[in-house]
Amino acid sequence: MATALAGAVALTCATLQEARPATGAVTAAPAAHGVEDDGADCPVPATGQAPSRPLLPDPFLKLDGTRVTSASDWRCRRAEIRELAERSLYGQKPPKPASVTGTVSATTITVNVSDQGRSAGFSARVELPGGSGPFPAVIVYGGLGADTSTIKASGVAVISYDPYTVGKEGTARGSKQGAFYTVYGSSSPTGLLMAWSWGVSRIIDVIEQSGGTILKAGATGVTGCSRFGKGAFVAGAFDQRIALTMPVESGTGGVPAYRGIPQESGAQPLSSAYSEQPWLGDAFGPYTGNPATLPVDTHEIIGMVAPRGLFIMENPYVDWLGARSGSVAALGGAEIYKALGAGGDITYWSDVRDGTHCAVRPEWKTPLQQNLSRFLLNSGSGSGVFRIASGKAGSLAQWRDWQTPVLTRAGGTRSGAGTGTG
Ligand code: MCU
Repeated sequence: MATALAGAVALTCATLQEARPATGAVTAAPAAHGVEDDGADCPVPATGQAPSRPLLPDPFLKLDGTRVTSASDWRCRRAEIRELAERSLYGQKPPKPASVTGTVSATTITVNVSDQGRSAGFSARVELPGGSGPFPAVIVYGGLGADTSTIKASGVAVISYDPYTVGKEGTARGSKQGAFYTVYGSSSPTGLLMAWSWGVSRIIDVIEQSGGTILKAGATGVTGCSRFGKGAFVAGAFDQRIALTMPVESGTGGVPAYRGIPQESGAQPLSSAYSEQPWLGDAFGPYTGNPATLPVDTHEIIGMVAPRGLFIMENPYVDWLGARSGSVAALGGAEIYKALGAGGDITYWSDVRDGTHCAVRPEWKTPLQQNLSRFLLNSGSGSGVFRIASGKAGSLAQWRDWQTPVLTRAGGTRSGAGTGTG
């Protein structure tokens, strides 16, 4: 299976043609559209090596040892998860650069950044749907596996983003290349997934600054398949301006729980994902043999996306893609959505008929339309279903020893921990 997948990758991938608000950042995002990351004021203490924990860490347990009790507590707990994820998984996402400029036209977005005396730029192709704008948009990584005709037919623009212009594959960890590494240094320990997510954030900066005549600010989604599914997942977690995150068949380094992978037969080993390309940050190296000591796992990265729209698509036929560990992460992450009163805003779907990696699948068309409607077009109630292929259904009960709290909410109401997904 691994060999077949590697062949497919050579064919498809080779033909590809926030971080905290910075002090003194040029343009603040309009309040209505949210900010790239709203936890700048949350204190996150330095931590030592986390104790070994074979089960998924309790996402509601704060670093001070107390548990999250109110929905408003989640903001600073999310900031802790973000820091821990940067330190152990992906590497740091720098704050918005001192200068981000660019243009949006009906065919192209250009982005130019400069920070601390270094500059770089890249561009992305735009395809508008029929009708009159301004339009919401989905940023499609690498042109792989996304149902762009359904996206456009729904009245949503497609922005084709070539992540390799921002973080190139095929380099050694000490000599990384692409726009991100031009600005932050070729020996930056930040991995490609985070570099790519920084590029997405800069595209969103330019959309926000463009005046909203062609593309709407505050209505951006992101998707990608395989290595680009890993990338789309990280982008959605680390920029709260992204309204809809749709990782497809992301495999190890994407949605699947790191703790699950070594126990899932045929799934891409952590060491393989770490060494195949510098996708993960350099800091992940020591964890490849021992994910139980990771201070976070991917159910908490899902929690960083919550309560925003998330549609996870997985392939149960290719063992390499770790779909069982994907279901475990999704079920664990759905507990965070439930606690926040947004249980219907996460969709998980691996129950598909065709095993071709990154195929455009008929089963995903309706939930895609529903997610686009709810999160980018502001109509309809979304999908919110879990359709887990029976052959790759993990059991959350076997992976956790914590319970989902009932959180108090502003105004004194309580929510969460009900029945529903999972
Ligand atoms: C699932 O994503 C990767 C996988 O991690 C790699 O081992 C394989 O080589 O390529 C997949 C991919 O990106 O396919 C396009």
